[in-house]
Amino acid sequence: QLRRVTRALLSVSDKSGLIEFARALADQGVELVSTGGTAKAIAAAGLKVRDVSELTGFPEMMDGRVKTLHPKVHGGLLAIRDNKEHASAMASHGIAPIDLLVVNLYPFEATVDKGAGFEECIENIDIGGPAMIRAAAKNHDDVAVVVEANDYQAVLDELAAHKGATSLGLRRRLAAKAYARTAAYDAAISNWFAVQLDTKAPDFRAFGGKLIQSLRYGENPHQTAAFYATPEKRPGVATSRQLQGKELSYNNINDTDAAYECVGEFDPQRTAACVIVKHANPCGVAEGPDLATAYARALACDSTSAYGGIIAVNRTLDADAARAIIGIFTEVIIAPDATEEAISIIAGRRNLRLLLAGGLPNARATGLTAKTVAGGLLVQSRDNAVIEDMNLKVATKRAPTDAELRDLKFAFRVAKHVKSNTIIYAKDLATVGIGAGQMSRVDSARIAARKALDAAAELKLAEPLTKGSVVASDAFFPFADGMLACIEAGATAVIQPGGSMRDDEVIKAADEHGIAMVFTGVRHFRH
Ligand code: 93A
Repeated sequence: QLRRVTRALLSVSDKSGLIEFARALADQGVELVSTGGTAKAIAAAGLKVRDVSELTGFPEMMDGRVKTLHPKVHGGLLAIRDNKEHASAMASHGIAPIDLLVVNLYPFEATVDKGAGFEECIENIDIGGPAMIRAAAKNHDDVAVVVEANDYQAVLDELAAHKGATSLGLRRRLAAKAYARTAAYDAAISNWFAVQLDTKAPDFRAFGGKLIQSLRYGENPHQTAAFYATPEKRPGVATSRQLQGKELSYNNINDTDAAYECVGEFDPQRTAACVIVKHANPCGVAEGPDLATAYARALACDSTSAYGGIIAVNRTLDADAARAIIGIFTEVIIAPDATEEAISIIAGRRNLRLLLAGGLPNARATGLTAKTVAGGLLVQSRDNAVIEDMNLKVATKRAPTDAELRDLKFAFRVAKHVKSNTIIYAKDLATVGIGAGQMSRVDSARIAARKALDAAAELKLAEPLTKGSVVASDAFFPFADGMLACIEAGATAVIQPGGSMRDDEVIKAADEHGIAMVFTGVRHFRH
């Protein structure tokens, strides 16, 4: 799958590195063809170069708007070399193959950046360049395409290594890069237009997003918003089907996502599980033998917050669970699927939205998450670390009992989906106190314990459920104080990443209280 390069077409606005590259190509015996300015620069360096208008038989015209838009160029780029019909079309129309395309585009972005006016920006929209890039990239089986000077050396290295030929591997990588460039170029044009037209939000379709729906407003009524699907096809709120109820709001979608991603941590083959979310944080998570039980146990954690919440379950929603859920006011239920009976029970609550996602999120799935910052976009791979894959280490003298270890794993699984700083108390595979989003870990520990006290009062229990519970922390305890607050609330075992400068101090305090502590080596920050 090596392809010899006999003819190269070079058409570049940014001419840095051009002469050295052209000379090296000429040394390999490659015939050079170029557009006006590029040809001039190459010829001035004393190299032999043919003008593209000689190839097409047409002069560059209309201020350069039409220079390479011609079948002799596009035929030379697109013809499949070992296809008989393509070969005979080339022969009968005098089309010569072009094996290497070197293009960098009119500097549209730089023109906008320097504050140029409308007409100048429009004139800097390259048409012929992207057309050639896309043609060459499509035909990467036969043609190599270079869209930035950074790749000149890689091409020369291959030509030297393969007697003047390129490999399919390189051509594929270059093709992928080529489409990324034309996509980004069109996105820049689309965004510039949005600004010119004073459109409120840039059209995210320019980034490969597909509009799902325009939303009535954003996080607040004075903000505009829309919901887009990314090319990533993961089961979740974006892929779900809404069976009933009014349109989802921006916050509903955000909360539903938080709930469903969390419940995706629980393998439906192993257990039923339910997550209740308020303001993007779980306020109750529980496993159970069936969904109705899991829901009741999740609700017991913090029934006050659960009012008007979002509920996610990890199995087909059944009638018992549906009946339990309609017991209090709920905004949204999301499930992989639902039975006919469950659907008809939910239908009795016209305002309750029921979403069927057609599958459960895979906690181990790779993918990207993004967050905007002023003038930028922070992108990262999603947190797909799961407790089963972690190398757990007992740090204390006492090791956790089987029941404690089971609950520790459960608690750490939940901690991943709660905003930092996170402290989760759990008992018998249910959360009993959730502390979320505090600037101090000690506060999270205290708030979660306070909430457990409230829940105990609500449930008329003699003592808070944190007594004899286990506790998970999303990040290490920098000092012993946060952990001591958990112990004070009644926790007997702790799971945390470990790795603090003062781990020794924390371990010593745990040992003094007979606490079992496990280190995961993995942190679950979520901001
Ligand atoms: O105006 S264009 O869209 N029309 C064309 O047919 C065309 N072909 C190449 N711009 C076109 N180009 C662009 O010209 C290339 O993408 C490159 O950026 C530039 C190189 O022009 P020159 O060789 O005259 O400096």
